[in-house]
Amino acid sequence: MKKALLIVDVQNDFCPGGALAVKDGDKIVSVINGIMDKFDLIISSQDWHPQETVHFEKWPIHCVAGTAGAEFHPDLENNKIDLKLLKGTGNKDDGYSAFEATSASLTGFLHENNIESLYVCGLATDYCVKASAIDAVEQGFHTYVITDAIGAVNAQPGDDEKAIHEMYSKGCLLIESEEI
Ligand code: VGL
Ligand code: ZN
Repeated sequence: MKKALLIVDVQNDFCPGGALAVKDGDKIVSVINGIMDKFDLIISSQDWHPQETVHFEKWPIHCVAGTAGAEFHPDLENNKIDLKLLKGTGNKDDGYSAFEATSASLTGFLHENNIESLYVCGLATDYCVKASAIDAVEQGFHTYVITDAIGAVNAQPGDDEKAIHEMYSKGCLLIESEEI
């Protein structure tokens, strides 16, 4: 069974020092680098917002297209990524899910490459990882969430646990990087 890795939003603004930092968000980078060779294909998403968007009524300004905050964490081995998706590019939508990417169709790419299983990692557990993983289940993929390669915004304490429970209850399987 062919499998792909989806790396969600491992961008400077979601890492310590960034505009919407996830606690220890940078700690997952080495875990992700260490599993890349186990997959047939690697796909990334990047939050890629215009300067003005309704999204910034809910969130501090982050990941504005073309800025340093929107770049990948510098240690991520992004040369190994086969497809780089941009999302949240409109000024009227949040674009939380990688399946809402505007630059290419993730579903189309996975089908063209006969991918049946999608492994999801990245930032943030309680928003874009969750939305992407649940969409993957709904699109018919065997979907795994790599629990030691994700990190949460945790606007409310416990949001990470709630998100993991929600993903599991919608059909996502939970796996640790060592088990892949
Ligand atoms: C995200 C909040 C706002 C994410 C993006 O990548 O999870 N969270 N924009
Ligand atoms: Zn965003």
